Amino acid sequence: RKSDKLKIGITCYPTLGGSGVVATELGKLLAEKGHEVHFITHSMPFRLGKFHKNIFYHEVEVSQYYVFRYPPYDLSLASKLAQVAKMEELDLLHVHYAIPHAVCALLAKQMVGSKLKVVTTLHGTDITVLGQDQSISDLIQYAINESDAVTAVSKDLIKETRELLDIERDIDLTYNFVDKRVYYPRDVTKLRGEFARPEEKILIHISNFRPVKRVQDVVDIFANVSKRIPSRLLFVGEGPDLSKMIAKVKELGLTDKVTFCGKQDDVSQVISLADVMLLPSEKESFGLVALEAMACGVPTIGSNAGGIPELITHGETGYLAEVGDTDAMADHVVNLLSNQVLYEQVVQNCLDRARYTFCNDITTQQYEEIYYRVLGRE
Ligand code: U5P
Repeated sequence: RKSDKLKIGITCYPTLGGSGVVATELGKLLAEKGHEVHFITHSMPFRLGKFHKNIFYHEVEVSQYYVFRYPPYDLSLASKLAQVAKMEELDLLHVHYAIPHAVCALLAKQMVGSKLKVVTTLHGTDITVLGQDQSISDLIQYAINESDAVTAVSKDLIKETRELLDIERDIDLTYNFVDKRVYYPRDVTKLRGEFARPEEKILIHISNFRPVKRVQDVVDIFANVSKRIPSRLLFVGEGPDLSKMIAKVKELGLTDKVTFCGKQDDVSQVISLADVMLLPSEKESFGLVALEAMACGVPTIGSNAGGIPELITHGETGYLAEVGDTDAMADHVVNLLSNQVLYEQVVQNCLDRARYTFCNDITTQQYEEIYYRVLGRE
């Protein structure tokens, strides 16, 4: 019965980092495979893109009634999930993030009936941050235990979920992925000339500039590298630590060598400009930008934290050092960029690994198998 086409509701934070991107891309791929996909979110997912006959979007509107001290988004979402599930006869809801999405989906399931299945994907912060908060950890635990299937984006996140929340149930490992039709080495010869001279190497960092990304380390690594080889640094994205970084770059006299590109949409194009990606995060449940870089043939130098070592094999597809060890990371960058034969080998390893291990076809099929399993249609 595997040829059965499904009706799937997807809820995610549509504009939030890796989880929003992966949820949206997954929905698009499922629609391409003939499933009917209903996005149920508070705003349009930012990479939804072109019209597709199998993709529907339902906007969650929050009631602004004066007695509500806080507008009840969670209740509006639960109610919308139930409405759409009934109206469209959905087979299942696939929600990204336990809080609040899995809780809302479980409420919708109670309203609609147990035929509606709930698949929850854990992306990280709900576990690593909220899981430590006693006031809410019981609710997260409940959401995880009551979902019909739970998946997480790295082994490290599965381990952490088990430890922090005392979870015993099965959790499927579903690594994040990139669409190989979008993420591949782009020809950027012309554009490159606008950012760097031919002899200069380009380092790149892409993030939401939150403290967990340790952007100050990116600047320290670059300060070290730029003393040893001609190089430039590109920063993509924006967030709370951006202004501090602009000040730090100025203080170190690096302003001429650093470009702040702001938020960018066509990330694969920008990544292709770079020779290496820097990702020295304190913690990363997966590290989607490192995979995006890998698929574009750009090796990552980063920290040995969270799920990063599952993605980047030290010495093969990049180099890792302990969190905060910016000297070691700078040494790795210099070694790699000074040895053309090694560099080309690492780039090739990156392309192979992204293509064969973290490819859209594999992940989409993995999620489909989980859907069929919870629906008892194996
Ligand atoms: N991203 C953008 N534009 C930006 C900054 C980030 O599209 O200006 C995307 C990255 O390409 C990646 C996600 O897909 O946001 C961040 O992933 P993560 O750091 O949450 O894993």
